[in-house]
Amino acid sequence: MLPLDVSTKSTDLMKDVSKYPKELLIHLYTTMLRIRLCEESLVEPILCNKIRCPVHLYSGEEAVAAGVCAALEAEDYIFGNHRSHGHFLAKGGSLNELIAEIFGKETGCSRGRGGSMHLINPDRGILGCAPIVAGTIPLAVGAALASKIRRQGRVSVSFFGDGATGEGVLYESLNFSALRKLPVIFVCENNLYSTHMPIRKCRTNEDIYEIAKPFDILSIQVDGNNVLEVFKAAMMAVQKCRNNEGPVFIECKTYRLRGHVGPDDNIQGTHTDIRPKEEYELWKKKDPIASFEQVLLSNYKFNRENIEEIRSRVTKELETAYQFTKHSPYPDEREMNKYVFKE
Ligand SMILES: Cc1ncc(C[n+]2csc(CCOP(=O)(O)OP(=O)(O)O)c2C)c(N)n1
Ligand SMILES: [Mg+2]
Repeated sequence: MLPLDVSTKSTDLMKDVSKYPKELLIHLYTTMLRIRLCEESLVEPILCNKIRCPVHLYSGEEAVAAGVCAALEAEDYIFGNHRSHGHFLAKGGSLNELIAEIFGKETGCSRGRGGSMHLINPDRGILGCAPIVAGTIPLAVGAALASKIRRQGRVSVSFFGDGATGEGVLYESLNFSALRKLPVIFVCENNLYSTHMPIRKCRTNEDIYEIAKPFDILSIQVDGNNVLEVFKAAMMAVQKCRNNEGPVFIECKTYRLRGHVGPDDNIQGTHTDIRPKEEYELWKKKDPIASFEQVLLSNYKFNRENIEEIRSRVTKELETAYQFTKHSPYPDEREMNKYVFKE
């Protein structure tokens, strides 16, 4: 569950990317699978109304969170958005606390008061997620500024979707962080849609990474379904930030395999899932977990048993998380306002 051990993150990885340590490969695969199985386990309870908060599933986008967070140290910071179960788990957040939070239990990471879209665990460097589109981007910049002033060497990562490119605060954040050379990595998860708005209908240039160029920010576009490619880019970005050469912008092209909110947009009777079937099928073939499995089997001497072993370990973790949640109490209703800010 912990982010990768520091010792395996040698910068030598940057020089010869064909030599990924086995421990790293297992870590990446396990992290992606943990996210996927977690997300898919939520489908049935969502449909049965056992979960009362809106849930934005991350299935299909796992390589982004896994690849980026594997390049970070435990004390580095991340900030997420409305679709952040994957970010939370990849940065070392507890599966027990995530499931408990989604089910509104006192033992959840936000004491059951936040739900799926308000995940936090400062001890793991997860400084917050919020559903206001682009809302946490300036917070990530602020954390990077604090790290720089205090000379802590901590890197701050902002995860946001393609929809955030329509918000002015992103451009203010790019400008300020470039001006102050802040150790912040902007990770745009471009899944081609902002709710039901295709990117081609709201941008003249679909290559989002180019928005960072006028600010003199190093920016790259990667295949967000290829976990090794994401990891490689994140390692480069982290190194730049630690060398005082930040910020860096990474656009990860990816696709969600579930509805915008909930398992399938059409299930709610809204018929808002306007994505063409052929497009969906094409991306399904590029499933980041199935693809990485093939890479492990073909190029890295993994066998089916290794894969099954990991799957059964993660399945048990998930069963434990559901038991933990089941036996956890709901918050005491007398404490409803206990953590609410009052002047
Ligand atoms: C400022 C603001 N405007 C609108 C919304 C409603 N809203 C919630 S999610 C979303 C789309 C976000 O799309 P994107 O950033 O691409 O993330 P994705 O859902 O694709 O992961 C919108 C418009 C919001 N939460 N905040
Ligand atoms: Mg999007």
